[in-house]
Amino acid sequence: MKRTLSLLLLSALSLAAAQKVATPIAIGIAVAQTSNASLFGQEQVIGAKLAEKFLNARGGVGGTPIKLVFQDTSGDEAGAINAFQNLISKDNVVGIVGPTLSQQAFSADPIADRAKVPVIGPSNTAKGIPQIGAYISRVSAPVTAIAPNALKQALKINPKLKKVAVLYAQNDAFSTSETGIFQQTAKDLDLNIATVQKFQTTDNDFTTQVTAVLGENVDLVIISGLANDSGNLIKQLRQLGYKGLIVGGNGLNSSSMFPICGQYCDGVIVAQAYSPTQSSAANQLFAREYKAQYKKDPPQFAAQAYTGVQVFVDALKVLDRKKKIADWDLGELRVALNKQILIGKYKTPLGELSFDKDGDIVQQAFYVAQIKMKDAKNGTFVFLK
Ligand code: ILE
Repeated sequence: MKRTLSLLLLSALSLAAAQKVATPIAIGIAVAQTSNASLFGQEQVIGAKLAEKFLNARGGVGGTPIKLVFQDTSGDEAGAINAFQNLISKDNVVGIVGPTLSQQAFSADPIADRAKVPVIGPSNTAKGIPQIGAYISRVSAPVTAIAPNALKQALKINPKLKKVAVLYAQNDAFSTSETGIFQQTAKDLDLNIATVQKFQTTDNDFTTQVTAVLGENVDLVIISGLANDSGNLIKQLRQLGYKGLIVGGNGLNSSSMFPICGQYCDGVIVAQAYSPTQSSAANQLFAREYKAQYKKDPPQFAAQAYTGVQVFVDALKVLDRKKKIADWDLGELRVALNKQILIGKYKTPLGELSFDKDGDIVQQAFYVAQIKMKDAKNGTFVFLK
């Protein structure tokens, strides 16, 4: 009896160990499709789906199509952990593009790392993300590479800038990371930080912070937060009379914020890791496809999510030439795929990219844009020189 049981157990184990890769090849997308973080997540879903359509139309992986499996992370850690667990153990994906927020990545990524499942972060920009583990990389350039560009641009617009106020969401890992870079850069540029104000990503009323900022007579306000909170903060700053420049961080880099701050979004300066005018053939194709479908330029979060899927497909293609993906053992493929991702070079809508030894993106060019509102709901990011 005992013997039969252990034999059964053994064969179950070896079955699990010998699990083949399913076709179409399943790639997990774990982004926020609900909650306030879906303001970013919606753009990521669009970008990922465009990649699936586009890359499958061009033969997928050596003739085998890919299939994206979506698991909604919602906006918190528990949601991201749950999505990752489902993708890893139930959907048997070869790897994961996700999650949306750095705050979620610090909780969910270690689970994939322990399971030896490659993760490509599509939008996590806090310091320390690729260092979570060997299986974690990202196509979203870190705050260290992005944030300083916005401040330099603000100084170009107004070289007389001297006194600044800094505000950040203290309950969000990305926002606290980004504000550190903003504050350091401000000091390096000889700006005088008159006040530092904290808020929560769940806040709606910013009277206290705005009053403190107005009391300092600053000529630049620097905000690190997510879309809903930052949108309301900008609106209240303007409504209560602030007239100077505003620099927003990566959490303000979505047109989903426009209906929240409305006309008050106008003029906000936001650094970009993607430009629709980037001249590579890969971007021309992506931007054309996106524009044909959505009648506007592709946003950064869509371009990065597209790039995440593309990196998986390009790396899979290399492995497929050695041995057809369907013949791989899933566990072995995940390990080999992670290695391949890290050594590859990719021609993407973000330009040509590769990864450093930690899995952080090595990207060539960055940009800065300024929001231009047409009316209370619609606007664009105008790229600056
Ligand atoms: N870049 C931020 C983060 O890493 C947000 C992502 C804005 C959508 O959390």
